[in-house]
Amino acid sequence: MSDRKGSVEQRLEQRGVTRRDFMKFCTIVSATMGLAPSFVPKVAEALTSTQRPPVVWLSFAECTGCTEALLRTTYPWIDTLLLDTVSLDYHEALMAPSGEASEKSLHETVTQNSGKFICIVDGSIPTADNGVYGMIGGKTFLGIAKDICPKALAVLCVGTCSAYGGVPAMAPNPTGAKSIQDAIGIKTVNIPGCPPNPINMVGTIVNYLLFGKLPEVDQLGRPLFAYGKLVHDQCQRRSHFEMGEFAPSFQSEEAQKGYCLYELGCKGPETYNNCPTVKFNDGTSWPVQGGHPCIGCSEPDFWDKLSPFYKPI
Ligand code: FSX
Repeated sequence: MSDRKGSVEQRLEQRGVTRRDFMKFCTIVSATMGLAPSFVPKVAEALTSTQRPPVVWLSFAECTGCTEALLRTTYPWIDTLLLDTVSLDYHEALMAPSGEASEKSLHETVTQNSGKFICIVDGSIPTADNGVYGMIGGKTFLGIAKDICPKALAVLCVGTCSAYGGVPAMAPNPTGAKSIQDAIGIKTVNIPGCPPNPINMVGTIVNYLLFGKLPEVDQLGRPLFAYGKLVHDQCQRRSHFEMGEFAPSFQSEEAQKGYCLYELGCKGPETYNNCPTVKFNDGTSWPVQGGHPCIGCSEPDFWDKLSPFYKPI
């Protein structure tokens, strides 16, 4: 475990984050996880605890949208929080070292913490022709994943690419791109979305920090707290009467504005995600609220099975 005592609060303060800002964030994480308000101080405690599992973040075939979604939220300090909270020891896009120094950091973390570190993965793995279509430092993504992932305490697949193959695996898939689970045959916790909501990743990590275990998942490996309901069943564009028990908090006049986008091809009735309740950018909005149909980006094979995106299901 890493020990950076006292550094989380201090570093956040240096970034201009007040205690009030931090507690607001903890309230959102707590609500996303479906925890009672009484858990908010415990979430805050977990996020500032000195006992933190090391994390390595591997990036394979992807667009870096998942990392961008994490860093470009209206919580510009979320990187500080995560770097300190989970001891992010290796992330190619965020870490200062590069080349051999970064490889050394990765292998030291994995060797010294075998069976104890969390491995976050974004991007799918090209498997055709022995994985030659994706390489870092002379090693294939396939070889790196086979070497690192089985040594982890848990593997969290962030984004639809690592969870189910995503865009790199769409037909005709010339590189033979596969999810981590399919490429190397291990069980993963999947946080899909293209990109996923960073709050769902934070909630999954907080679940581990708070309860010492990963959250309960569905048959596709998705945490139920985030992916347990259909987008359609939580959507504020549904009528007041249809919504009823599903989302009582959305029964305000404001929330009733706008028509259902089903005729425009919305895939909300086939997509499991919490976008309508958590929204993006500090709860500002989400695609359907902005007038665009859901494209089902958190579902397996969404590009092939749920397109054309503007054709009703
Ligand atoms: Fe995929 Fe993420 Fe979409 Fe992009 O890392 S889920 S293409 S937002 O970047 O993996």
